[in-house]
Amino acid sequence: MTIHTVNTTAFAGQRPGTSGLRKKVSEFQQPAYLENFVQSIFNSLGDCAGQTLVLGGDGRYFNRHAVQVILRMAAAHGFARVLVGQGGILSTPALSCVVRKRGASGGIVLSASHNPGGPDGDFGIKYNIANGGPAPEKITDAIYEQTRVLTEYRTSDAGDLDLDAIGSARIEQMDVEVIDPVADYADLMGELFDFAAIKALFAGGFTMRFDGMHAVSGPYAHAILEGLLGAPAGTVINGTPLEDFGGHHPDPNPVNAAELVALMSGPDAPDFGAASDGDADRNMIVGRGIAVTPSDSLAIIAANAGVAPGYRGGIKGIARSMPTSTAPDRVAQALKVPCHETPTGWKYFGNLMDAGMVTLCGEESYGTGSSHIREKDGLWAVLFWLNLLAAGGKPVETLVREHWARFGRNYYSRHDYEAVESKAAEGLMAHLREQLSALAGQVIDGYTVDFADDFVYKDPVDGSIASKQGVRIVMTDGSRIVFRLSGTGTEGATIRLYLERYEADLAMHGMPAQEVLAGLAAIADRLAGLHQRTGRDRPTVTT
Ligand code: VG1
Ligand code: CO
Repeated sequence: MTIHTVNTTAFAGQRPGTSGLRKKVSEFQQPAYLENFVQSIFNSLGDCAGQTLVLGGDGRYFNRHAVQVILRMAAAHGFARVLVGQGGILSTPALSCVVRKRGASGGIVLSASHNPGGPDGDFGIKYNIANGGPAPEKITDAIYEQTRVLTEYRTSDAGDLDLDAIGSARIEQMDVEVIDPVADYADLMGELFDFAAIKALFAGGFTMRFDGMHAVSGPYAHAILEGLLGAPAGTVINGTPLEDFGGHHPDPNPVNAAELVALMSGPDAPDFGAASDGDADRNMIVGRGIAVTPSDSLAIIAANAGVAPGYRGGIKGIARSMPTSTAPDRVAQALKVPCHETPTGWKYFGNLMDAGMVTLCGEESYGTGSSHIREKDGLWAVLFWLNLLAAGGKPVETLVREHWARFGRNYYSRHDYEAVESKAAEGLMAHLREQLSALAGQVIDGYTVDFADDFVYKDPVDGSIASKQGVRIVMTDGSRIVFRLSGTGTEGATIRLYLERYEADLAMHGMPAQEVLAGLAAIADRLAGLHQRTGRDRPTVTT
């Protein structure tokens, strides 16, 4: 085994987005493309002597190859040890858990999360820091700077390791430990939730369907739900990770998990339904006849945090991404704890959790989590709901309706316009920004604009500033229109339009969301020139 220095040329466009670098597999397959990015990560870290790195991914196409490449490069960079999930598998939350539990200096997640996989799909790579969370912007900026000036990378000529057998091996001076990808994570879940109560719930005939979407949550759900908690076999469907996710879009929302939603509103609906995404950090919660919006789910979890043993001491605070509905804010107010509003992307929650300022975090994009790790956590949210259902004995729909009765209902929807021509999308955002200063005080279709701005976040812990994080138009009744461009797509631009309207009146809680939000959608269209600029007469995906 020898370490080699290989000359290379920088690639343009290796800037990490909302959650790491995501590109088409074909782009990653270019010679040195992956190596350049990995070397840029390592260069930005400096000397890694004595340090441990955790490595794993969601099992999509290119995952296995990338693991081998990164192992050889980590050895060449001088890491003391790499912990790699068996088969190259680690869900995003499990990786975060392992980094924290084993005192690693960081981790590399191989995933393009909810983006489709397979040879024609997407691949992604993300660096997580020692707290187990996504690297903050100052680190991703430093990595990007490295990608622009890189002239060489270092690697070992060692052969491929057997990733399928648990055990130890060595590359150069570096130890490689192939670990069970589920064990540490399952232990942590057992500490947070009342497994005995959930077990009793299943033993009493409670029925559930968990859709793993052929992504990485399958092994975790099988082991925890059907194994530790005794749910009957068949509770977990699509539970074997496939390199192309069975050709589906591993994005748990009512559109991509339509089958589950249909089952849940049919005559044979189980008591509870849930799904998770490519890398198992997202969750969708479905009751009989009701899909719970992620914003409501966060609010309901916060309002009931005390049912789970891990949260009996109360919560310190909540954080939600700016486009997420303000439903959690109302709960925070009732609990007399702060509610922080951050830009989109889990990386902005890390400092708040590290500083002990928040316990629960969430995003409208089916992401919920807590300070038990530093990533959003799909199965954690599902287990929280199971704990809640076990504690109260009430169906999901009743819990949601009772929550609305107490706090009011935040009607909410996200409209995505995918694969829009980049210039048109940027033009639309620029056009909106030009109008912002003149909007306050205007009355539009019965709504009065309270304020309009382009969201700027100042991190209360380190003072760092993130600007241009989404255009928001907030009405005096609290209704909101938010526009931003996606930072995870790989084709053209995706415009996300977020709509929210608060309704305190119980008698008005049973309306279809799209109907309630139609007025705001029409205003959004007019202000942004959405249809005219994109040539689209409707969103690609509505959640
Ligand atoms: C999307 C979501 C965002 C989420 C991000 C990563 O980003 O909107 O809330 O944090 O995906 O989630 P964007 O920039 O496309 O809107 V995941 O499950 O891909 O790690
Ligand atoms: Co994900």
